[in-house]
Amino acid sequence: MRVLLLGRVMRRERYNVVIAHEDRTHLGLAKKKVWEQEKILVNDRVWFYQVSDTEVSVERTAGRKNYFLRPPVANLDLLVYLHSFKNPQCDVRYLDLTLGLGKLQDIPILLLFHKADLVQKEDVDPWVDLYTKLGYEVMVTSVHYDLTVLKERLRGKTVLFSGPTGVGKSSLVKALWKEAPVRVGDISRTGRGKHTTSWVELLPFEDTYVVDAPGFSLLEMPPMNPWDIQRMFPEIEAMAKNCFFSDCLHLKEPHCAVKEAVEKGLIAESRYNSYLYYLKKQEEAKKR
Ligand SMILES: Nc1nc2c(ncn2[C@@H]2O[C@H](COP(=O)(O)OP(=O)(O)OP(=O)(O)O)[C@@H](O)[C@H]2O)c(=O)[nH]1
Ligand SMILES: [Mg+2]
Ligand SMILES: [Zn+2]
Repeated sequence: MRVLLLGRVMRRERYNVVIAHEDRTHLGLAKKKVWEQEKILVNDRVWFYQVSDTEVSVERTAGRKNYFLRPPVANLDLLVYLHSFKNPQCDVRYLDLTLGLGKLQDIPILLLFHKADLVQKEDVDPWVDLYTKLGYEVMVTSVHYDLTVLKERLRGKTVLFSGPTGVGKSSLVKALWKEAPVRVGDISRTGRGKHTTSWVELLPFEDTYVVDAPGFSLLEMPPMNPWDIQRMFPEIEAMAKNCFFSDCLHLKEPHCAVKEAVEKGLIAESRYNSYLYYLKKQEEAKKR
């Protein structure tokens, strides 16, 4: 009789996965059908049975609380997004996209205004204010600051670090877990080519699992419709209820409560601009 066991996907590379079960790891082989239909993702819980001493066969995935296909990871407890204002000056639109995708996937997000040692407090404060008022959890960080509070926040969680290249993801992981043999994202500089980025894995650092996904420093926008885009911006979604047209996209329609709110400064212009940017991008993607 085959005994099905429930394991956790620790690593994925092409058609192989490494499954952790109790204190052991096994090389997991999955049928093509399981790969194609269910897309086995890192940190998936999967049902498997033992084939030999070291190999197991993955039969199917268990339910997911959230997932991304790029990078291929499931069941995140927290998504940490890093944004810096200098070296590099990051594009706030990536930040807004990540917050939006986190909302659509129901993943808690911790927003770090990072490399804070390089900028004046007065320049960061308005951004902290904006995103805090929108309901996001924000920390102002630097590898040169004390990281105890951040480290405590990550304890016991499976976490993905995301943010533009050069923002300091790898350095932060090294600073948080000094003894860790970190490679997190180290090779992402070699480009986003398919051949260099074929594996993703979970690295255990003390009580925290960090997703190492070289080549996936930023989340990609999946296919979406205009209403998904609106849902990524909670303040726009809320204000849209007051627009004259129930299907208002807040572009050129008359009596648009969203545009009025932007003019009055009730909705930040940067957020409205991000909304417009992704609305347009979504339209262009559909044409292709
Ligand atoms: N001043 C300052 N520099 C930092 C900080 N964190 C990282 N750096 C520097 O920023 C540069 C980029 O850091 P990385 O950790 O490689 O950035 P990354 O996000 O991993 O970049 P990719 O792997 O390309 O996506 C390095 O030269 C770091 O020394 C910080 O808090 N303050
Ligand atoms: Mg890196
Ligand atoms: Zn409107």
